[in-house]
Amino acid sequence: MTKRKTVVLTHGEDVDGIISAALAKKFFKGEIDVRLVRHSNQLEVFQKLSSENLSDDTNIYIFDLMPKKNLFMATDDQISVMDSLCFKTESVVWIDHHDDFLTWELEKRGVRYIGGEKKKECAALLIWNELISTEFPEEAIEKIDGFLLATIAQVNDYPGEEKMTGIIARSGDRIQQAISCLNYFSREEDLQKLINLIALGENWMAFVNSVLAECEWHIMRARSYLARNQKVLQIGGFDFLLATVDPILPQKQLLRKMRSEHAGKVDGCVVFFSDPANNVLFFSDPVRCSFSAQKFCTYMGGGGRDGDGGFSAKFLDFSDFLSFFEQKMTKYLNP
Ligand SMILES: [Mn+2]
Repeated sequence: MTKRKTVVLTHGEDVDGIISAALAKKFFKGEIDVRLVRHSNQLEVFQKLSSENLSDDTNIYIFDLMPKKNLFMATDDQISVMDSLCFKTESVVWIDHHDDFLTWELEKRGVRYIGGEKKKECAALLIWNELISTEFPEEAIEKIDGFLLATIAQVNDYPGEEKMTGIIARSGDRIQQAISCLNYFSREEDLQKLINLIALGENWMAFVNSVLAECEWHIMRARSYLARNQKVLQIGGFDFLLATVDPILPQKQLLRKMRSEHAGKVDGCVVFFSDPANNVLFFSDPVRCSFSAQKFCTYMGGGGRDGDGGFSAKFLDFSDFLSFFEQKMTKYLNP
């Protein structure tokens, strides 16, 4: 008989996803197999798992991932990926805090869903509060450092929600920069190593620092590139700040920073993250609230929420991006 196994699918691009996996390794019993998911490959990772030979007592946990529609779509000759996964094993738990409009699709298939947007708790904190401290209360006391880890993830995901000293936020930022570097250079083994070190409670910040030291030149170059490649474009009475960014710089944090620096001065920030990300993130201005970036991104084939959005695109350089945006926006404003 094979040993009871746990497979964790987690968001491999940010602090919450990595810490969630580390908490699973720290507290769950038996062998833990961690699969890292990027924004771009959610369906592929799920498909691969559902095509494997899983014993019916395999536990599957999904952390910090927003369920995408295509997981539930059947084709002519195949049932949907979620159907095939739930057919193979009875124990699927999904813990997330993004949009929860597809949770009925999960519940219909017997998946246990924990979370939701309104709670404003990141995945790691949900794992701590609703799995670890209820199901393993003794271990939770013994390994109370797990709560600090969950708090680092929480402050990283909801910087405005916590009245925390800057140290927690800054340590999260440093972990995030290391995670972005490892993803940028496709260093999957080192991401797994980071998860293991955090789970073991070993000196993982030393590993984070060594990654940052190795990548320092690339980070500096990306920052100077950003400083040289930003411009305010005036189109149809709106001011848009456009920039091109090398995605070795953490995307969420960078946009938060740009938005707060330019708040009230423009109608939105539009950032193109170049290879290998190739996506555009567009945030509406929180002070002027004059332009819905979300609607424009939907028009561009992408999507968004709360007025902000994004879409996939690829450009040769900054001027290519500028002329593309100017043309599309002009057309959008004058249909
Ligand atoms: Mn998260």
